[in-house]
Amino acid sequence: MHIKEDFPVAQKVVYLDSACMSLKPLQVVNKIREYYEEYTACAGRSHHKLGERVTREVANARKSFQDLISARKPEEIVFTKNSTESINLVANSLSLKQGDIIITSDKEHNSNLLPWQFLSRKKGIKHIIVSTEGDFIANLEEKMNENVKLVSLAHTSNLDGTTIPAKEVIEIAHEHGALVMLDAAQSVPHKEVNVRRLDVDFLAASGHKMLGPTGTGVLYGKEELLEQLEPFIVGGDTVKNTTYESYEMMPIPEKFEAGLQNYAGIIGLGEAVKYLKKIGYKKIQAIEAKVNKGMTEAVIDLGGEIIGPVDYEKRSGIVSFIIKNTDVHQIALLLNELGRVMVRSGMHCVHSWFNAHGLRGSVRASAYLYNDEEDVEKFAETLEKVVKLVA
Ligand code: ALA
Repeated sequence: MHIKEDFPVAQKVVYLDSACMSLKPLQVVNKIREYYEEYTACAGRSHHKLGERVTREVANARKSFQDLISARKPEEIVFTKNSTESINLVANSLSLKQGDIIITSDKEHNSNLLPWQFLSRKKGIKHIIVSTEGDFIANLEEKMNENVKLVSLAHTSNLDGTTIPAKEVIEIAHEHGALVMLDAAQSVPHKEVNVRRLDVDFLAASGHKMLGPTGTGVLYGKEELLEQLEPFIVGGDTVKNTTYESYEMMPIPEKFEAGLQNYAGIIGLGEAVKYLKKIGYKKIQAIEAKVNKGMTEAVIDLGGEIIGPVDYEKRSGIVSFIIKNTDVHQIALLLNELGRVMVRSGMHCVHSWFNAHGLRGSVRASAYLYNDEEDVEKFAETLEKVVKLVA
């Protein structure tokens, strides 16, 4: 099977920015087109054939996602815009009060930092940051106490590709009576995540990083926890009935999905999940490891410094690096100019970590299932040209 054939963009450029945005296979594009060409309508309210089809397709997408992460029930899958919205939903819906503690790590994306900084300012919650340097589990244990209400962590880091020992983290948090949320934006696209086996309480994922359309995401929550949460956006579709003075909320997940939804996107995301399952995580991980090995060797050969462990096997499909005395944006621009190699440069929305380390950013190449040996060669050969020019 030639995966690249399904991805028109991957045939035109060397696309190594999948940690930011994954490409979309033709199957997903066609599924979205089908919605617009054949059954553009609303889900869950219009009792005509088109409306019924949208309702069915949205339910299928929810079920597909449920199976992908091994959730108990489809109702535990809430559709959102992206991981950021999923995290904000939890932050704004959990009943937190002054003095409650939220723990994150020192390597969080802004999406898992700002919601807590806002809550510190607005509600007086305490936000504690645990260092990922040294023994993360020991660092975490040291900060745990009965006031910690939630431990919210990136499962796989978008900065360096490393993955936290989620199972251990969750066990420790639960022993102290705290809930755990995983920001799985960089893990669910690339590896098997089983929410039941992990016993995780909440999980946030983005559709656009897992072959799905932009503006799609998911919040997984255990049924009993979602039931307790108050929605933070309300309106059409979240209620069964209203009077001028009162309302009767819908059950989960509808109570969180206010207003007309991104049906084309949700249905496209369902198709993306189907595609991921067809290829399988085992194969995806093997491809990424091979590509990352080649990219890592190229970076090291050219004197680059890798952020995170040198061992590519510990960094998923990501190699984030710096070349001394060069500007990260200049490297990215030249990789594009000289070889149509697309990488991301800068702080990757983890400004806090770069600022704390006195760094101005990194160059980040991130692989996915459509990358191959040819891409690695082009990356290595173009990086060599760039280094000769700028270093
Ligand atoms: N989280 C995205 C990235 O790392 C935006 O590029």
